[in-house]
Amino acid sequence: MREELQAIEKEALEKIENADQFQQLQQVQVEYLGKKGSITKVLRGMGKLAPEERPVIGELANNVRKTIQAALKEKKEALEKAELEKKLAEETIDVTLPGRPVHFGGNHILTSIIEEIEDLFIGLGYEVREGPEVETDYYNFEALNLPKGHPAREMQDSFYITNEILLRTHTSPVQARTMEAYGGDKPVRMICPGKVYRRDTDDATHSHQFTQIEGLYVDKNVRMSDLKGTLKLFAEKLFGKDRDIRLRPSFFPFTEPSVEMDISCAVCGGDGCNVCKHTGWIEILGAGMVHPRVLEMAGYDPNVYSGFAFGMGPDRIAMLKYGIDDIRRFYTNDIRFLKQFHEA
Ligand code: 2U9
Repeated sequence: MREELQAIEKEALEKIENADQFQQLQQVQVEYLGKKGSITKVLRGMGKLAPEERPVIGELANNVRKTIQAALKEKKEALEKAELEKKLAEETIDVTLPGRPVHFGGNHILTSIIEEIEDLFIGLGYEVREGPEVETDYYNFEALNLPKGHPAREMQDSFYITNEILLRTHTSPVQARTMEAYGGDKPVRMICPGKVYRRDTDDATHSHQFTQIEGLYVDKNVRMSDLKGTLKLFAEKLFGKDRDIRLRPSFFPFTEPSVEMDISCAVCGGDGCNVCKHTGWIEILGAGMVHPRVLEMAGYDPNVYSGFAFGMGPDRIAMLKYGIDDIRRFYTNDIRFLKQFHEA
């Protein structure tokens, strides 16, 4: 019996040593230490032993049992430790790896240009105002000295909704509405950006929808020199200090006198290139002194008040500044085009 118990111990310890699964340890537990295990089976023969041998074999059997239990516990702990280490190794996070890039949106290039222009004029004490894109014939034309039948209206072929309602062709109606709201006895300093609509053919330089910014300054004793100084400041802010400007006589029904402002070409510095069509100058905007009829219709006495106004197309400015070849790119929402202008 002694030899059997020693053989059991040796065999059990070998199995435990070679085990690499918890299930195998469970197997040894049942096979050797269980109620029907090997040790129990051997001890069934205790009755055949001489009385003085029984306690000795009983103690030996207990020691074998303890040895196997200790070995099982140790191996189980070793397997648990190995499993934990394997899990930790698999789940190790390299904190030095770069994060997943977070894709941010950004302003539309026209929004950026509009905000840049707004910043300049807000700094000069102007307010930014917006107004309805669906306008009445009166505010879009009549109030701007463009009565029904006036040939200039054809220049701005429009999208009429009814005989009296149309999509605005410029942001000027917002200016007329504001002067009217100011009641004819307060100065006006305003900038109004927004979408405008014309029935132009859709081509690289015309889009039925485009964007405009207009400015209006009405007060007492406003002169052409105030207009020129303001436009010079604008040109420098947007196109750089070393830009020259020139004002050419022009005509708009809502301003008299009217001018068009050119800036010296930033690409060739005025020597002539294909950007400035070899003139050295690039037309940027139109402007003029507010026509007395327009002041009057808006409730301002032209003998007391005078003012200047200007209008420009941020689309055109963006195309000049960034060499964009087709105005429709601003409105077709191709993110590959638009994201080039997102601030980094
Ligand atoms: C009021 C009085 C006067 C706004 C003006 C222009 C000259 C002008 C064009 C430039 C390019 C429109 O985007 S564009 O096609 N605009 O040249 N606009 S003066 O004059 C006003 C506006 C409102 C009450």
